[in-house]
Amino acid sequence: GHRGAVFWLTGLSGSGKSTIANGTLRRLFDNGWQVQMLDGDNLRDGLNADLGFAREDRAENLRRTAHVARLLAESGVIVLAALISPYARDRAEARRIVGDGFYEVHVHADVEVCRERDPKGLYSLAASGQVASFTGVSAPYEIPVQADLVLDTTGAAPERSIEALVGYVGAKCGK
Ligand code: GGZ
Repeated sequence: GHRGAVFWLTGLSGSGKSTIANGTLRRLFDNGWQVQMLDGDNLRDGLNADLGFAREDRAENLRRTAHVARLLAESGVIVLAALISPYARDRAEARRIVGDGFYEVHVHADVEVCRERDPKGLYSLAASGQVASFTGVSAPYEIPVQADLVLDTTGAAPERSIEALVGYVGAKCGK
């Protein structure tokens, strides 16, 4: 069977993290792999429901998620974590918590492109001051400098990024 590992997708809201993680999950699942997605947005409904978007809340959000990812990976599961993860220090801490088998995947699209997509209307709300500390608008996104893989979604259909990530996971964990 395949090895467990954590593929940690970082990128702006609207960059394509959830779409790519979902598509990759489906592809791997159909091939009989054990896969689990940890989506920041969804985890905030339960495990991380007490957390907001202040600096230290985001650190705690990543810390908890990294520990869950580690437990899953130790059980042989391929984990696809999709969280904005805007701070380099928090990403490095997630890498440290997980240990071997952690891969940082930068899902890249410029903030202008994400603002244009605005799938949930959050950029529009943030622009009018209705969402505080919104990443890329009124809170920072520190560009990854130690990403293991970069997926540029700017002009590409999601299928192309999914294809690339499926190939990457296969190369790292392949049976
Ligand atoms: C960033 C926010 C905010 C603020 C709500 N800043 O694209 P989405 O909508 O569906 O997913 C985003 C999600 C971000 O949660 P994460 O856990 O991934 O963030 S972090 O890693 O920074 O802890 C976004 C929505 O929540 N959202 N308010 N102020 N994103």
